[in-house]
Amino acid sequence: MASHQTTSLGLTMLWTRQQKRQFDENGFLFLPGLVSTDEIAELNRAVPGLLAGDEMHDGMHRERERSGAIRQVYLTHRYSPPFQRLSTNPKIVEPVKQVLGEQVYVWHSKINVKDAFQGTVWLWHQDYGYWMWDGVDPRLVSVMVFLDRATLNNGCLMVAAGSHKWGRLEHYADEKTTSYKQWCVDTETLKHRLTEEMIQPVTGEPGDVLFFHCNLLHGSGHNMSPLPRKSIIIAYNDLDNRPRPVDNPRPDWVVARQFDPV
Ligand SMILES: O=C(O)CCC(=O)C(=O)O
Repeated sequence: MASHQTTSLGLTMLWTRQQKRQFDENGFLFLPGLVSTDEIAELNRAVPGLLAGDEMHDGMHRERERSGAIRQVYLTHRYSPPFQRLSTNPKIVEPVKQVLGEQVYVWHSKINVKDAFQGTVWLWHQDYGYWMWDGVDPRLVSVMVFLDRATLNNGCLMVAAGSHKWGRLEHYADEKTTSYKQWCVDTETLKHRLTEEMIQPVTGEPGDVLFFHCNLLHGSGHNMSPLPRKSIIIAYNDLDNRPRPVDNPRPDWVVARQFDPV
């Protein structure tokens, strides 16, 4: 099998064997500049309208910080044409298929806003820590596309390299730290497992992209800076891993019931 595939624009879509090895080893792969400046500009032009929208009318789901600032906007990949195009962009989808299999669909998507001075912490967690309860196996990949510059000051994502190899850790629901119920790993487990050397801050520029495994431990700090730190995370699931029936199924904005392959 060829390790590269080239588009008509001459862009390499598929990962090399070395990149795939890095993903398997670390649980993530960071690709600077994967999404072009023009594509990012188009996405960012749509953002103010998405933040100001109203789910009674536009179908998207919004979460707010305690301050009232928007924390997240879910489902833009369904309702906003530039974000819809991003979710089906071969530069993103082809590598995801390399990891998961031939047919994948969007599990969910969310713009994480991390507004200047107001965007709050994401406690250490694995996404599969709670997705497990949605009736799926750990065969999902998330793709974080930077819409703004991400720095140490504005609360860039932090990942624990190699932590996906631990498998799923126990999670508990934290309802105190932020306005948002966060499933996260308790401090005793973190003290036992997580070393300083494993923690890698993922700083970068608009258009940079991070692919990560659903068992990768990650989190981020408060935005202490005048710069917003917007990004979109699109999570993909293997079509063969559609959710089995569970008690108390979560809503469609977080566990999609639309299974259109991308
Ligand atoms: O945006 C971030 O810093 C982290 C977000 C996150 O972990 C999540 O949405 O599950």
